[in-house]
Amino acid sequence: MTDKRDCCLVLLVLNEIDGMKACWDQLPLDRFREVVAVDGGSTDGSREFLAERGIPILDQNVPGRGVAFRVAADASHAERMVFYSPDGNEDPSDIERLDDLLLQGARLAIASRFAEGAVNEEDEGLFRPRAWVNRALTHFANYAFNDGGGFVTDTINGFRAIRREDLLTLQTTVKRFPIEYQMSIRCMHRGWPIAELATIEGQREGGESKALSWPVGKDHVKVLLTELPNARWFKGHARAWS
Ligand SMILES: Nc1nc2c(ncn2[C@@H]2O[C@H](COP(=O)(O)OP(=O)(O)OP(=O)(O)O)[C@@H](O)[C@H]2O)c(=O)[nH]1
Ligand SMILES: [Mg+2]
Repeated sequence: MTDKRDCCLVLLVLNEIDGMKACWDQLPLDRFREVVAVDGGSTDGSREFLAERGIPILDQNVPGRGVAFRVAADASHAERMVFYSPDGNEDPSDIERLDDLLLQGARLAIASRFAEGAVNEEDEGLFRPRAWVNRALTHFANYAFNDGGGFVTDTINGFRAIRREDLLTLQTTVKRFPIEYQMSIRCMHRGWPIAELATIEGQREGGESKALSWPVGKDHVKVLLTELPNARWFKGHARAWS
């Protein structure tokens, strides 16, 4: 295949200069019709790094990954979008594979850290608090919203692809990290096919985590509770959104 993909590769960046330096040469930039970065206000040279390489930078007036997803969707002209965080966690060789899953009919494609054959960053430790919380939240989401689709093993990972129109249709509202959880829940509720690939999660390359466990965990629970009126048990009854 020589044609470029009708897809926008979105780089989500907030002070990720080390991660970008490490992964840059492995990104399949020339395979995508559009490549953009959404910057949450970097001050570590990330903006200069992107500008030197001719990558358009989209700014956000309000901080947060959820806002960044919507900024990208509003600005893109491509049919599909792959969201990539260049911080060392995500394997660049999965980028095109995620878009392939959309081309094969998925309405949401997720790089799963918990599917058979996958590795998540905590797998080497005995104590795995993040993985346990992730798995618990994923089980709740499947239990409450997945009405007959296959079990989704990772409702939270941000490394994912979706059609631009579909993302807009979901009318997401989350400003910060649980954007992916809300997307997954809303796709499940609609009965949209969700496909996953098993990914190998790497360790963060320098910089600092923006995902502080306790506040981010709390925000996920909040999303779960606010989406609950749309649980599958209430189908056919009142719904909060169509
Ligand atoms: N544009 C934008 N990007 C953000 C924002 N917050 C975080 N990011 C990016 O989103 C990605 C994921 O954030 P991380 O802090 O790595 O979260 P995490 O992967 O759960 O945590 P780690 O295990 O520390 O990597 C990184 O590439 C961040 O730079 C934001 O407000 N705006
Ligand atoms: Mg990360």
